[in-house]
Amino acid sequence: MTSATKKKLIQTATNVLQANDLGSSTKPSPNLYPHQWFWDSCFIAIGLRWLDIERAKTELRSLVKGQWKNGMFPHIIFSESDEYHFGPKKWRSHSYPDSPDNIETSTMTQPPVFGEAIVRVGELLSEKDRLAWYEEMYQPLLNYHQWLYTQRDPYNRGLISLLHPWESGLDNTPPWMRVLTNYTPKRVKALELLHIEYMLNYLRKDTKHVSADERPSPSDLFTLYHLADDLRRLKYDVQTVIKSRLPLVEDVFFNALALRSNQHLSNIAKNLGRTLPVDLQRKFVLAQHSFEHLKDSGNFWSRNAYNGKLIKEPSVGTFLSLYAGFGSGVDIALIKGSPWWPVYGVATTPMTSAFFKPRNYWQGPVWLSTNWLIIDGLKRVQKHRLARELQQSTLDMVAAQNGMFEYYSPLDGSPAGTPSFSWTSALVIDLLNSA
Ligand code: 9WN
Repeated sequence: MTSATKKKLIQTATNVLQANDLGSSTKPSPNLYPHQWFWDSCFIAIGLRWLDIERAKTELRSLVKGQWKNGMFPHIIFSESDEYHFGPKKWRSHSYPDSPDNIETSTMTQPPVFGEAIVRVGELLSEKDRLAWYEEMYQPLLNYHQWLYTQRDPYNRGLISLLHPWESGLDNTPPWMRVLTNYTPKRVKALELLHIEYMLNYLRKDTKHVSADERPSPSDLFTLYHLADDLRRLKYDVQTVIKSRLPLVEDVFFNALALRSNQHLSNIAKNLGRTLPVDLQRKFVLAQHSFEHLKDSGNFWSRNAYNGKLIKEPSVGTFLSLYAGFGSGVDIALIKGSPWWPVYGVATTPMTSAFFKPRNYWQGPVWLSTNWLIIDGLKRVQKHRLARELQQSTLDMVAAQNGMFEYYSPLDGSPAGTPSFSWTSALVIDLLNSA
């Protein structure tokens, strides 16, 4: 890549981050996502650290402002905008005693990338400033892990259970869609039988900004809405969810991120000369051990928390085991070449899957977030050549288009989803600076 191309990429990415700046946080995109999202802001801070380290800290501090009293980081912190397709009225966060005062949030969480972001920002600080930064972020990070392992590990297995696919960050990912097959609301099923489920598209707000065939299908989206409404009635309480037998998934993607975040929290504690609570330390050991149980025939899979059965529906989550530090178990050779890397990799769903759609959200497209995590994972397990190759191909894919898109087709790199997407911008900046 020429230095002129690099310069242009950095400039475009910087412009997007500036345009999406909400003051003390950054929205993921101009219209489709006009609020603050938890894991988006973590990736955004990882990019912003190269442009303005104070701004990167502010991004993470604003997440702490929205953190719940019980330690949960909500997946959305709402701004003033009323644009979003599942806005504050759908959540009613103020009716939960643990929600923050005077801030409207969602009432579920999202992938735990916060520890990673703290460490990445810390890397660019002097030792003294890094320790002060760690000191400031230690308690929020610790509280989050306490919440994860006390509230979301109901069977005490060291594996976090998710209640909704939005928590996984990969909304319509095939393993979750398979779990939800029997959960589709009756009225949606009726429309499906009559082959007129497309009519639901008239009721949705998200397709005002992005073409419907690049977003979750109408049936899938209304199933997600239905589940969120049911969970609200159960107050998002895991024990009540278990009694009602609503879906409960030990999500491989989320748990891989949690494992790495456990390592970050432990290191931060060590740097500060602190000792983590003994119960949490035990959970971390158990988590490391239990993750192995998600492994079978060259892949890692999500698991149904009720019956312990692996959900054998391929998804990019399998490669996150590398990011969690598991060099063995997943077949690394799988990454290269179709079905995961036809022209651009890594597809979020392989071409061989019945779910595969090259330009549809998490059912095929290449995303910068997942590629960034896999590149990091490959380096962790000493596969430096493949890591460099993926890094280069990711940057080439973005550079071939004008702008910073939400996701890209693995077949030809054509852009899809919303333009001016913040984490694509932030992670391009990070990949270029850490090349
Ligand atoms: C629901 C903001 C978020 C990302 C998710 C992505 C998408 C929201 C939506 O956008 O989800 O949280 O409305 O579809 O799937 O990963 O954090 O960019």
